[in-house]
Amino acid sequence: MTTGKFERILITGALGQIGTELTAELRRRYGADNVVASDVRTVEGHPVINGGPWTSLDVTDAGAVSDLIGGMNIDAVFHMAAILSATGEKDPQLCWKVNIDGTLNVLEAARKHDLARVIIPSSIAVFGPETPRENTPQETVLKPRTMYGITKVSGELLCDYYVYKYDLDVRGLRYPGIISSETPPGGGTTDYAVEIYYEAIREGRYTCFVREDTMLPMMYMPDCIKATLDLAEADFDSLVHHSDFNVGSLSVTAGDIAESIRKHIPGFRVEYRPDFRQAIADTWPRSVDDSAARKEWGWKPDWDLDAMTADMLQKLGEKLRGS
Ligand code: NAD
Ligand code: AKB
Repeated sequence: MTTGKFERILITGALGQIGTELTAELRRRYGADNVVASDVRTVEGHPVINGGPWTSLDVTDAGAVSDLIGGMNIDAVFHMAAILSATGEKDPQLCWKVNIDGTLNVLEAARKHDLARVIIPSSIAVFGPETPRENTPQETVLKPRTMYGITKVSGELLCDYYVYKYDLDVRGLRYPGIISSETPPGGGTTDYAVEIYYEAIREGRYTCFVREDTMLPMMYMPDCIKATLDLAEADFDSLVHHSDFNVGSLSVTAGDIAESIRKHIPGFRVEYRPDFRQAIADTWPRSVDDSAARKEWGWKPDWDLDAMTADMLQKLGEKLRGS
């Protein structure tokens, strides 16, 4: 196992919120022809589909995953295909199937074809109500109450199993809620932190599905891409942990985000009408201790709330005015 430069990369779930921007950055770094993007769905004219090799792939199909990885001489996989927390609570069986079977299929194919590296994200959803919510430790109680969280804890354990039993180089981070302007989020509890920016620009008001004082760890997409690639390219020998790094950046309430937006759009109004996602948010950390990530691979975020808000409003403004 060595420090990573990869020859041919596969991304699953490449049309998702993170996959879209990760594919673009990987193609920039490694060359478009060396980065194969895939997803179970297609979107006509999508830049991921038009910008390099593309294939349709359902990660629950073990044979298809193995054939693609073997047939295209893939040596690294970024496995982004998943069902997120809110969608997962509406269809827990689908969440289990995609997140568990999909992860196992990717790990098995990686073992069989002797891949150099596999990156599989986890989430702050691994934590539950018994976990300390302030500065949540790296090593702590993992008893989530959502199906999504259960699949993420199981996924971390599966990844570590493949590291120890098969000597496969598998890595992952517990992403906080990711905020971005390029691709809308795909059915999570933290989606309000993105929707609020869209609605501030479109309508000047937003109905938020969590309380004003709901504080969760969040991260701006450029920091998410940086964290993912810094971990992916880190020297294996410096890692004590593998698939479960806490990564912190912003710890903000819904009200803090609204206040930050009001510095640019003074009349912006928010109404708070919590729905079933409030109960999920209430079991997740308010902030995380990411000292292991800082020590083992040098993690350090670049973006604070106000800098992110200014950038989000500018990028989204251009995009929404353009459309
Ligand atoms: P997303 O929902 O935006 O995208 C997931 C993609 O997976 C979608 O494009 C979807 O079509 C695809 N997909 C679903 N079922 C599939 C299947 N059977 N086969 C192949 N593709 C399938 O998710 P995201 O936000 O980009 O998340 C990427 C990873 O990061 C996931 O593992 C997620 O759990 C994790 N994560 C995301 C966040 C966040 O805030 N975005 C936070 C924590 C963890
Ligand atoms: C979700 O809300 O489900 C995701 C996550 C934090 O894993 N954004």
